[in-house]
Amino acid sequence: MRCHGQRLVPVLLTLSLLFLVVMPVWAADPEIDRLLRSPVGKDWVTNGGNLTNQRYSTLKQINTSNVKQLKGAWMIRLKGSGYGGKYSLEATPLVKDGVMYMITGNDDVFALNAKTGEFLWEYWSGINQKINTVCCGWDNRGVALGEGLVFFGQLDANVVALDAKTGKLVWKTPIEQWENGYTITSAPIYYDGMIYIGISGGEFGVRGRVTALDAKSGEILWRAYTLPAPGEPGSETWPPGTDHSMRGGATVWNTPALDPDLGLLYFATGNCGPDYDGASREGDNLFCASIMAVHAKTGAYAWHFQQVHHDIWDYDAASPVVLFDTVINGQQRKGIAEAGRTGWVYLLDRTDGKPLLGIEERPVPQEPRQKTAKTQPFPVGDAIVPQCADLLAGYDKAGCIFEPFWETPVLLQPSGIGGTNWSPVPYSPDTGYFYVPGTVRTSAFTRFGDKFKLGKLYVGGSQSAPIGSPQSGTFTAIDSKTNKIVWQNQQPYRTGQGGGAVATAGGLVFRGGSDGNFLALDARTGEELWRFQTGFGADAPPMTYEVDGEQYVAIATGGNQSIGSANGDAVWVFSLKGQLQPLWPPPPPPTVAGPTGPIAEGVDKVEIANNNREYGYGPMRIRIKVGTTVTWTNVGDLNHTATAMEKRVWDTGDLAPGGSKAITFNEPGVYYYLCTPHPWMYGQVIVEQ
Ligand SMILES: [Cu+2]
Repeated sequence: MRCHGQRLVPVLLTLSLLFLVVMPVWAADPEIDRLLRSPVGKDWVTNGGNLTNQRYSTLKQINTSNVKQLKGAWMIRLKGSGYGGKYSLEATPLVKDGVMYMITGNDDVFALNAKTGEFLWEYWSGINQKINTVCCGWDNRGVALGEGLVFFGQLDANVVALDAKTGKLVWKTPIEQWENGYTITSAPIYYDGMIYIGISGGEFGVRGRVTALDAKSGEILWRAYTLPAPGEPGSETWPPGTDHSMRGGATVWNTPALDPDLGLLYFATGNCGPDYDGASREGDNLFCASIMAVHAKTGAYAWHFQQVHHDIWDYDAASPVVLFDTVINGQQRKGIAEAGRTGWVYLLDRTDGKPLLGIEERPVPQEPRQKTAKTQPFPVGDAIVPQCADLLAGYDKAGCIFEPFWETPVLLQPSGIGGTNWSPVPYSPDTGYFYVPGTVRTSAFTRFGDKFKLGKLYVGGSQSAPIGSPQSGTFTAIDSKTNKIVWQNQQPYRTGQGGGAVATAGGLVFRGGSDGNFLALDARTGEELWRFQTGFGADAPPMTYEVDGEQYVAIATGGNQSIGSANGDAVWVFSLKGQLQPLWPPPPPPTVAGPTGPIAEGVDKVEIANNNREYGYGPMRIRIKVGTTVTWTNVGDLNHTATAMEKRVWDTGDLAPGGSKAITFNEPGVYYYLCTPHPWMYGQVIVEQ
């Protein structure tokens, strides 16, 4: 060897210096990575603010003492994108270096000057309008930024990257095919050269997963399946010798969180399929309705915690997980939280998935035909909504959470839509509180069974709110140290599928309302300090940012078709120097379940999705004579049904766009009906002698 000791030392020194210098450059986008790891300041570069999904901003120019002066700085309409009956506006705008990036329910993306609202570029997705495997409204919850690109998923199950400067398409990768029941509604996250994104479709017999892609090329790096193949860990919780787990749902509707120190990626999973029929899937059905951790670089399983065993209520985990650090019994702990549809917030240790404060397995009522789980997890602390339903006229049975059902309808609270649905939950390190939106609603659950057909609805039953039953909401501060309610604001409208919020170092929580109002609350007391009417359903999560020394608060207001709030295509931005006044209030969302409006006399034709109201019947209520044949025609873009409520004594079956079905009414009576895939669509037929 000619290499002497004396020469080796400088070589090593040079190498190590090189290493130090080169190391940060190895990260594909060190600036974004730094912002993603840091408390949120002037930029908001990912859906949940940073990798924790805390939706907490350190900005405090707008605070409890001056928030009353807040007015509109600018408002723009997104050129009609996502403006129509089938859409919901659910995205959080992102802001970096004075540019705002916003996506609509049609997967169209807009770059705006964050100071003025001026359009910088627009990307029109041209997405196939015939996609008929969208479960619950056309929506997109947001984009991600990194390496000079804008990343997002589309309803046709493609992941797309655009040039952040021009909006030009850079790459597009199909994750799956919408024809097979797969869609994407959640926002991805970017970190360290990789994109992580979930997939939706739990109502179509799909296999849930999170997919990691190379940010530069769009190449798929790994898939972390949320349902085990036969023989894999977790497959023992499915019936042996079957492949039921391959279509068991467990989809990922929410944006993952990531802990770079632990190297773990976290997300929550959706319901089991078929949703309301547990007969064919005996066992706990991992990893449905669970919080999961996988290794961020490989997708390998790390741990899981199942919130609901053998779910038959659609009690899935749809709200994004939130990472937080806390002290419990004098010990520093790394926490993770998720607000479930059950009405509870689940608090775990994110290193191992074990409960932080205690979650007790308790025996629950049984229904052998549904193969119900013997016990269910009951977290220590308070639920944010009632968990027992009152008996109503016309029903035989009402129960509390986890009450089973078979083919006779059983009334339950929470309903299968929540509790907390897709809405994100902010966490403030100042107060130690989570701010949790909730829906108060009774559902009648029924099982009827389904045969699996690729790309077709596969739910096996239904849940519908009884006609005339009240529905409302809550907005609650939950103390992370006790999981108990600190304060709670009652809402006149369902809040768990909207009402997303942002918490700030100014001592404020901003949140939207389905009646169009945008509110600022005192983060400690819940006291309302300011409100502003935006003119459209304010159901998307707000965010805050700073440009040229001025703090702004932004929210997209375009309504939510699941709640029935007013549709629109607006982005509102507020500041202390703002000049814009409120708009006229839109029609408020319904506060009782059921069809409303005038009764059409002697009408024997009903259109489904008429007048561009994808989730509606027209006329909604008709009066006919005995012996009349009524024809339902689907004029919308999605498959719908008209199905007699609960007993299903008559049913048009699945009607594709353009499809018709005639039904003759030979018995007098008052018939309520709904659309099986969209049980918030109601109609009424009154049959008289
Ligand atoms: Cu429908």
